[in-house]
Amino acid sequence: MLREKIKKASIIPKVGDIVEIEKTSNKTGVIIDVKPRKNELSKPNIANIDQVVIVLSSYKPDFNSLILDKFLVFYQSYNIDCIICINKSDLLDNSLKEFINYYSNIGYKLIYTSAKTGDGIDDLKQELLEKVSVLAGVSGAGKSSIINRIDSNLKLKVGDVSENLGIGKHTTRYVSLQMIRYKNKNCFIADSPGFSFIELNNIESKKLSYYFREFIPFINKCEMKDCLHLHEDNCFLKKNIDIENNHRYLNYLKFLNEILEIEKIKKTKSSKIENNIKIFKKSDGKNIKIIKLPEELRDKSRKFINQNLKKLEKINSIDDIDL
Ligand SMILES: Nc1nc2c(ncn2[C@@H]2O[C@H](COP(=O)(O)OP(=O)(O)OP(=O)(O)O)[C@@H](O)[C@H]2O)c(=O)[nH]1
Ligand SMILES: [Mg+2]
Ligand SMILES: [Zn+2]
Repeated sequence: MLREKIKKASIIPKVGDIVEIEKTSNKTGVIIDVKPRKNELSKPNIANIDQVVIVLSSYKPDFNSLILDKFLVFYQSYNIDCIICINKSDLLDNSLKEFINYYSNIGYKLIYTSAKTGDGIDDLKQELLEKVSVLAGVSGAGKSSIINRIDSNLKLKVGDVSENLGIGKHTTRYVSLQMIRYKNKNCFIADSPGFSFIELNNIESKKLSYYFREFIPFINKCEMKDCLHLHEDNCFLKKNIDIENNHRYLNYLKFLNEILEIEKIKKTKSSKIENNIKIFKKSDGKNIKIIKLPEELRDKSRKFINQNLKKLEKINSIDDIDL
């Protein structure tokens, strides 16, 4: 139950929120306050986390570096620490493992687990100590299975992976936070519904390359400020990596294209809005914004304005108005 005050402030409590509760009986209570959040995500829908464990599987669903890089970029853009967890290590072949190890070489925390055999589960538990972590990743990767393996008292629902398509069936529907004890310490771990679609619409094109951690030492040496490492001359990054084969650079280009498209759309939208807004100053220095009306409505509106504008106080010059 929620108290009126919170409803009025339009705060919708999320999993992970720190809240104040007023007891209404021995077993029930109402939330009377939601404390300020240190961070919050909408995918998964959770607040106040220390880290995201990105869970992908080696096989069914098959590992995909584009998805991994997108998850990494997305969470880093929220300034949230990431751990990469590759599950179903019982099905992992050596050449794929070699490829994935690249992520540990460039400095990411990388853990291989098998919820089936228990391999790597203790390594993962070690990373969860005294932290609030959320497992996020594609459906069917084994997030719920991992949590069940971490604590056998938990019986989270586990689903099949479609035999033909090799994709999960979206078994987990809600974010749920569990507290587990390990080495006499508390760990909070959240399960979440699988997803693979992520929009990068909160990221600026010029900042994207900073979310590819191995690019950072080169970025500041590019000749152009805000180099996009695309067609620019004297791009130090491009000179120092194998741009034809570096899969992370190729993924970078795909994301960059996506973001540039989003930026283009935002720009046309905002210039359309700007073209339709007339700003004029009041005597107190504040601006008033008025939306321009379409041609056919202007005559009517001029009459209306002449009648009513005098009533508006403190406008510098009525002659300025051209609606
Ligand atoms: N071979 C193998 N199968 C696994 C492993 N972990 C999970 N699975 C299987 O993968 C399937 C999906 O597991 P879930 O735990 O439901 O996956 P999930 O990531 O929670 O999926 P959603 O809730 O849909 O997001 C189930 O059939 C599990 O038995 C593993 O380590 N090895
Ligand atoms: Mg699940
Ligand atoms: Zn560059």
